[in-house]
Amino acid sequence: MITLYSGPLSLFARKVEIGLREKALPFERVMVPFSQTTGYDPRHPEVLALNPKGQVPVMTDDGLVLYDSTVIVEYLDEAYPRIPLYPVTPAERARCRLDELFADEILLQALRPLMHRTGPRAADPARRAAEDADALIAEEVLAGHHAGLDERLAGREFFGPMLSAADIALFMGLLFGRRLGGPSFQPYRDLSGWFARLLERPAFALAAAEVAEADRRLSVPVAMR
Ligand SMILES: N[C@@H](CCC(=O)N[C@@H](CS)C(=O)NCC(=O)O)C(=O)O
Repeated sequence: MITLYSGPLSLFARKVEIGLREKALPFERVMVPFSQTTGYDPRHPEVLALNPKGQVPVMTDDGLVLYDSTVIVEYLDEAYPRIPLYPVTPAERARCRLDELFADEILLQALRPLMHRTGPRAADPARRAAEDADALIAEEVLAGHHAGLDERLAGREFFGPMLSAADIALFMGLLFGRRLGGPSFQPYRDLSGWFARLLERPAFALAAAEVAEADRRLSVPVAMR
């Protein structure tokens, strides 16, 4: 039996949820509490016990304990290969891992300066001004990433030869960019078409709907552009 410790607004845990659902693997989900003022504190005791980093996602599978979304999705693909999420050839697999890393590390870096928008504003005016300035720079960087990703797609259906972990990670990064009031990727036809196609898949649609529902419940509303 697979158990996943997830968070309502955890980009990384939602990555794993999409992976599990695309692979048609049943799982039990434990949603850890999250608030815009205290984050994940106090930590869920089982997450603290199972993950030395104290973060979600954590997944257990018949006694095996794993953390880190990339490690988890790779494990799922090896343990349950019927519906693969990584391509076959070494070059394609490496490219897929790089795209996943790009989403999780590089795209995320541009999302961080937008994250204050969903929480209560800082009381200090100087701090608020600095946050706004950093967010503007990050939006430029995000727009550049949109252009680069659009070029990479160049008419293709997915980033790799089939739906893969790369698409899942990039989808979550772009979804978070939108919910944080980042630049629209609508002008980029290949990228917006790819995003819309993924949204038609039940696993992706559910993640997006649950993130939107969690935002309505937990977050300060963000102006959309
Ligand atoms: N590299 C990790 C990152 C996990 C992560 O940053 N989790 C966030 C929620 S999305 C968390 O638990 N943050 C609390 C903390 O870092 O203390 C992964 O891919 O799973």
